[in-house]
Amino acid sequence: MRPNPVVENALALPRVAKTLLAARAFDKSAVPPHATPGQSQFNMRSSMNLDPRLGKSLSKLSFRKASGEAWKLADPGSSRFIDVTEVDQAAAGVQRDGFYVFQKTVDPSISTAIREFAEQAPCIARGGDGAPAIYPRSAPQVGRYDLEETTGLQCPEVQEFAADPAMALIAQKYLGQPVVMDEIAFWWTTTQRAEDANLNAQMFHQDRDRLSFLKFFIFLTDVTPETGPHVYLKGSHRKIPWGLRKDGRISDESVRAAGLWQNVVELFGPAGTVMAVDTIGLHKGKTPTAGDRLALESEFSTSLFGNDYERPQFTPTDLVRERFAAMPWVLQRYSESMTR
Ligand SMILES: O=C(O)CCC(=O)C(=O)O
Repeated sequence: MRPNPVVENALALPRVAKTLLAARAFDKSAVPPHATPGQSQFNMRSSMNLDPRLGKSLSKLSFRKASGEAWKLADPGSSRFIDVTEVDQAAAGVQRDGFYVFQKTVDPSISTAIREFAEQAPCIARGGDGAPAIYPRSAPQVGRYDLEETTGLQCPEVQEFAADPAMALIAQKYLGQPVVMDEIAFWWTTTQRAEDANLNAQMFHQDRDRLSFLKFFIFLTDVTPETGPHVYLKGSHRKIPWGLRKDGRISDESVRAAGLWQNVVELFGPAGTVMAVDTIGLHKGKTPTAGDRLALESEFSTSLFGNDYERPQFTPTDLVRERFAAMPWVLQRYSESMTR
């Protein structure tokens, strides 16, 4: 049944007010709470039905505690992932389209090191029995294999990606607030079990884990239209028709029926391609048909309010220790690991 905008608005408004109060209380806490109550998470996700830009407005009204220190970053010119001359262009590109594909691709030695690491690290088969095992690259059984953040952080180049100051700068510029690196995701997608598209985020959806955030993806295998591009509905970070606004999966047919298919863009490129994507807009992975894809993603958000977050334990490289010293607010989830 198509959502009725009047009913949806009426239901969402009290949840907006509750979200604002809960987000402010979270922000005022002396140290960031370890988790956000489930009801507040529900209210936040539900209120985001109203408009894809709502979260950013609520964030600006709620998260004010971060001081001048929180804006401090390590030298963005030291990034090996982003050419610092592309920073403003990237922030403007995301503002306009909801995504930006960087012209610079990463040195192959970096993408190869991360891929070789992922080929021998334990990962979890989605829809499998949950036991971590090395990715069976020659004979995958399911459509998606996820590496945990703690596992990924055993790779120095993944740590470097997670602590990238140029990405943090772009997120600050785009979101207009200080940011925290709040999540690393790292996963293989395969040609198997296309029927699990819902489970594997291969149907359109909005990310609603936080109020205001920006994601960076790097492809670590060559990605073509047949090997799992990232798919984005251009402009949907600003505007989504009522019929497509919900906290769940949306079919290609619904996007076509809304007359928006001409705005659907497939993002792909050689290993080492980096993209900034505001995944409050409608997006999905495309199920590969001709080979697997390895992607690594980091998210910068304006607060840890929202989805449960991790404080992974790992042994930082000297570079990441230096970056933590320069931008402790951004890398605050890693503070406990810095004393190891
Ligand atoms: O695989 C992709 O390109 C997108 C994945 C995604 O949207 C998700 O994990 O939520």
